[in-house]
Amino acid sequence: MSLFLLAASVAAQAENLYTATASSDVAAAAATAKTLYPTSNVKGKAFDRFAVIWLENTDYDMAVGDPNLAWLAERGITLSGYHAVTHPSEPNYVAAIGGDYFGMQNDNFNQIDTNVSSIVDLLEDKGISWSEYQEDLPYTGFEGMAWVNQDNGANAYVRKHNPAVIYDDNAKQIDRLAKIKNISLFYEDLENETLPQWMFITPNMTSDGHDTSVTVAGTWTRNFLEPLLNDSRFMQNTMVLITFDENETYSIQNRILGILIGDAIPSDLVGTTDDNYYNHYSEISTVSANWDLHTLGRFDVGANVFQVVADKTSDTIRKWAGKIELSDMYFNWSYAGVFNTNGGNQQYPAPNLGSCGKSHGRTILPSIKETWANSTAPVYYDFGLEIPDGLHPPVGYTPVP
Ligand SMILES: *[C@@H]1O[C@H](CO)[C@@H](O)[C@H](O)[C@H]1NC(C)=O
Ligand SMILES: *[C@@H]1O[C@H](CO)[C@@H](O)[C@H](O)[C@H]1NC(C)=O
Ligand SMILES: *[C@@H]1O[C@H](CO)[C@@H](O)[C@H](O)[C@H]1NC(C)=O
Ligand SMILES: *[C@@H]1O[C@H](CO)[C@@H](O)[C@H](O)[C@H]1NC(C)=O
Ligand SMILES: *[C@@H]1O[C@H](CO)[C@@H](O)[C@H](O)[C@H]1NC(C)=O
Ligand SMILES: *[C@@H]1O[C@H](CO)[C@@H](O)[C@H](O)[C@H]1NC(C)=O
Ligand SMILES: *[C@@H]1O[C@H](CO)[C@@H](O)[C@H](O)[C@H]1NC(C)=O
Ligand SMILES: CC(=O)N[C@H]1CO[C@H](CO)[C@@H](O)[C@@H]1O
Repeated sequence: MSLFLLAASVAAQAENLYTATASSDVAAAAATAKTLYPTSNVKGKAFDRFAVIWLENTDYDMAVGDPNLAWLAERGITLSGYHAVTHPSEPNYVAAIGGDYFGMQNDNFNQIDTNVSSIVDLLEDKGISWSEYQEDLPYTGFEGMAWVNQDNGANAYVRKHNPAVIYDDNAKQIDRLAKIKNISLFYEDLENETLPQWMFITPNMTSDGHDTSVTVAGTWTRNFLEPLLNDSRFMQNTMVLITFDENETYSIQNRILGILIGDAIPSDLVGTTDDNYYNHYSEISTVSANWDLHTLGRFDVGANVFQVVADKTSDTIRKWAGKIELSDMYFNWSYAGVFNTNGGNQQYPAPNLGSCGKSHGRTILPSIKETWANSTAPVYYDFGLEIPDGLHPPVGYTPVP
């Protein structure tokens, strides 16, 4: 995006607090931005802390062959059936916390309406503390499109890799912005023993492999995690998920590597592979199952819970059994929706307010039910494991090429 377009799109969002990207504005906001250090201690069935680290754009085979990621995988569980939900980056991040990507097929300055909830609402409802740690975020709660390295102009922080800020339900609440922090505050929280129970960690555009390679991403991840593996301030029945936003090659199936590691992994599962079908919605369903959270009523409801967690909850792992074989699903193209800039149906689908007792007893978050109670919007979530893609869109959401 050109600087002119960037300035224009930022101006159009003037009602959001912290979107200005000029260095003087950033310095001024940084001086006053609020930061919170939430903690809690809600026991989970399989873990008491969950940390997710997202790396970028790497095909499964490349990732699994990286020596540092392989080193981490040996100490955890390899998820070999993990799939992204579409291309490019942003809709995958959006999906991982909100249960859908609402047709998004771009990396734009998107803002999801306040009446759409994310995992943040589910966590807060049960008193589970959370924070995001974004490497090189210029200050807590920054909402701008990007922040470059001030010495060399290289891409550092980008909004498209910061899922919480894309949901206005978070971005319009100062006490939620106050939990979207620079990764330097991860180390402060570690020192002070003020880490939250749910954390989403995004390395910068160098560290996550986006502008570099899986070698850099693997090195960064091992350097970050190796000291933490023996650190009792971090490892407190902790489960870490290392994954990627999407597979690099658009013409092949969008399969990515997932690794689960941490002291919450039972020792007999260390070094094993779990080949069940998972996708980014499993990141929500697994956390919901662990702490008995409510659901979002979207694709989170049907998503498989990671086996290691499902073993301790009442969740049943299902096999992909749709009319379309899993191997014929590429997940490489978005269906239509509000954020699809090619056109097509621009209506938000409503969450499914019905009972989802088929595979587990969790129910939709009451505030979501209330908000959408009278909605006449289409509902395309059937609580099955199978999810659509652009080639197999939900009814009424056929994409425009
Ligand atoms: C953000 O973190 C980076 C390291 O990731 C650090 O170099 C930088 O000084 C931090 N910036 C602020 C404003 O804390
Ligand atoms: C990203 O962070 C790493 C440290 O993890 C740092 O060495 C690098 O300079 C940062 N990249 C940019 C573009 O600022
Ligand atoms: C964390 O510890 C440092 C150093 O002891 C201190 O300066 C800082 O205020 C503490 N932060 C919080 C949130 O307590
Ligand atoms: C960390 O823990 C592992 C496994 O428990 C052990 O093999 C290793 O020696 C420990 N490393 C350090 C630096 O204590
Ligand atoms: C998705 O993959 C299929 C199968 O390789 C290919 O025919 C199609 O062109 C791809 N779509 C996009 C948008 O890359
Ligand atoms: C839905 O309809 C009921 C009954 O008419 C009304 O009491 C309620 O306020 C409506 N809810 C919303 C969110 O509009
Ligand atoms: C949610 O917000 C969107 C955008 O403002 C609106 O079109 C839709 O009707 C709202 N839905 C409900 C149920 O409030
Ligand atoms: C190049 C590469 O490794 N791509 C992988 C992306 O995912 C597909 C489907 O699982 C793999 O077959 C490819 O090897």
